[in-house]
Amino acid sequence: MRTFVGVHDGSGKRAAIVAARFNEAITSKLVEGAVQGLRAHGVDDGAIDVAWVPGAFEIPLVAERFARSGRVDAVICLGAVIRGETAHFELVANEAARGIAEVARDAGIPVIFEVLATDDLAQAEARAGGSHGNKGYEAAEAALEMAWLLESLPAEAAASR
Ligand code: INI
Repeated sequence: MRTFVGVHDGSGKRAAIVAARFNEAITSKLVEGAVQGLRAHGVDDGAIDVAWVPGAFEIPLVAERFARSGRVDAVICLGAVIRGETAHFELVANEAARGIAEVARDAGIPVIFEVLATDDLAQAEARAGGSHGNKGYEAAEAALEMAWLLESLPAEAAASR
């Protein structure tokens, strides 16, 4: 039996963060958390790219650019969609989730989904460095774990794509 588990080791790894400016008070804290998480696990500052997009809806397009660039081992997508503030909450949240999942599968590298979808601002604050921790930091750890896991798994057969 072989068991595959990734590790939170950032040495030699490169990562991109794609963050939405919408609800920036929240997303800037998620970015701080993600950068802290990457640094804490050994990723060099020079190996971290950060791109800001207008809102969560725009995240997949920019995540795709990074994911296909060959420049990074993982992409971390950060946003905050707050139900109380918009009628099209569901559309934005669903489209961001769907798009990010699609990018990950197409590009074959980890594209981490950390777009908070909360009922109100307080719930978002709790997850951006508040009582529920910083989901950006957790996203960084998920990115490193998945990057190592994918590297350790059997390679894709050439004919499958
Ligand atoms: N974008 C967000 O990231 N969070 C939101 O809560 C949000 N709301 O409330 O509408 C939001 N909308 C903007 C959207 O992501 C796009 O930037 C916009 O529709 C332009 O395409």
